[in-house]
Amino acid sequence: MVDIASRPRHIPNLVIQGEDGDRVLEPGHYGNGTAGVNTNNDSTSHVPAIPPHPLGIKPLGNKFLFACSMADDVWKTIFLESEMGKKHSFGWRGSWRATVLGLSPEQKIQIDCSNVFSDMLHRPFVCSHISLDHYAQNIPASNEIDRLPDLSYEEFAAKWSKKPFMLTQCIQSWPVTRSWTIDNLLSQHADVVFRAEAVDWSFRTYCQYMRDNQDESPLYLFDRKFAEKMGLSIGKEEGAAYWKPDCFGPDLFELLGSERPAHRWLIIGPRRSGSTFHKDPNATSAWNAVIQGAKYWIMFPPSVQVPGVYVSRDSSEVTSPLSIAEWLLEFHAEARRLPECREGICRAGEILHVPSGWWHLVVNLEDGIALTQNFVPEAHLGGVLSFLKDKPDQVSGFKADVADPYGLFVSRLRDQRPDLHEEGLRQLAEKKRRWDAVVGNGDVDDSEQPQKKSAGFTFGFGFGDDEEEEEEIP
Ligand SMILES: O=C(O)CCC(=O)C(=O)O
Ligand SMILES: [Fe+2]
Repeated sequence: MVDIASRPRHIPNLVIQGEDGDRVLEPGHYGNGTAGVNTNNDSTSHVPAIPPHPLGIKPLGNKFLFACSMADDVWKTIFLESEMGKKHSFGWRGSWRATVLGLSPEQKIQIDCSNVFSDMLHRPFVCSHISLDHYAQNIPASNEIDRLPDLSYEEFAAKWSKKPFMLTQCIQSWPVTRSWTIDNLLSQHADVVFRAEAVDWSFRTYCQYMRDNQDESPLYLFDRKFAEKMGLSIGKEEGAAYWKPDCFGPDLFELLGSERPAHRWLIIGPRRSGSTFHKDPNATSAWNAVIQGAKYWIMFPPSVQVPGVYVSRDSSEVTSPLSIAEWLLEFHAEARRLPECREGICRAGEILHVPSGWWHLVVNLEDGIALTQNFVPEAHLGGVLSFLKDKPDQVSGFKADVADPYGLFVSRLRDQRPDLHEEGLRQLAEKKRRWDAVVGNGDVDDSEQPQKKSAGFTFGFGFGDDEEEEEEIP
């Protein structure tokens, strides 16, 4: 910012030759039409005179720099690096610039920049204003994520553990389904400080931001310590706010007790917020329950190359250098045509299953609240063991003092579930055997297997999980 603002002072006058004498464009007026063009014969100028452009084109100047200096993303960075960026509570003023400068709504600069042409500056504006609802409409029937009233664990284990689905009658008995709205949470927890990506803000401040921002990718409240912060109990005990649905069965990471990685989050965000394409961490599965609002989901099985999502050769990095809006704008139509594509809208009171390794992008169609939990069902035990064993550098969410997550998990299985210990190692050996059969030797080279590292999570999957499930997809 400071550089941009001070730069014109160091730019020499630009002298353009003319029949009636040279015209000097002062740097403070470049790009300002004819205003600021002086007639001048001063040969002491720093740059040699150049002829006028045959099309009469003038160089860009302060208007472009001015327009750049108004880009709110620049002010977001300034905010985050400022003293204010460390505060939990402050007055949000509708934009990062207004907040940093303490501007009131009347203090608007009126400078006509209609002669500035810039995709760099216009594109974020497009992305923060196009309707995203449109992408959630007209879902092809064959892409629709299955919707069921509820499931038993037996049905889940037999048929559904490797497929996405939504349950419409599963979380109605949760107290939070009836009692939580953003307004209610605000009246009860205004001073609770939640994590929203790079910031820790009081819920009061976050709500001000959520209700009045123009960000292309609005900050998303994603807090894993919400239960402690809000004084909630979770589980089937008296007074609990909610509990995990029975249908997903035993969660094998519960064997890790207090050493299990972060696994549940409160998610709150405005319309247009959401999650860019990723896989969930440590090859876990997840459920995501909408308490208020509605979420559009677009999902792909583990081995699909998702348009616009680039996986590094060693599979440790995923690049999708796009906001949700930009991905939808550029790639949604192509992605929707892939036969493996699954889409759906999960509404308040419904819950969605994300199978291990599935790619997903999620966008909030309304301001909303959700609860999510990651888990390890028996069907994905081999995938999780393989991830922990073969990709230790990509394992995430464990406390720093857990030096060997794979060893820890195997020993807990051996001690507490010897039947599953045997079954897990069998699944692991089977994966290796299948991989060896594909690559034609004993060397396991999983360099083509995608992983995801994003927003603090590392995502990945074990080879082979998806083979049967892809055959099952109609
Ligand atoms: O609600 C969302 O934005 C989706 C979050 C997500 O990806 C997850 O819970 O795994
Ligand atoms: Fe996820």
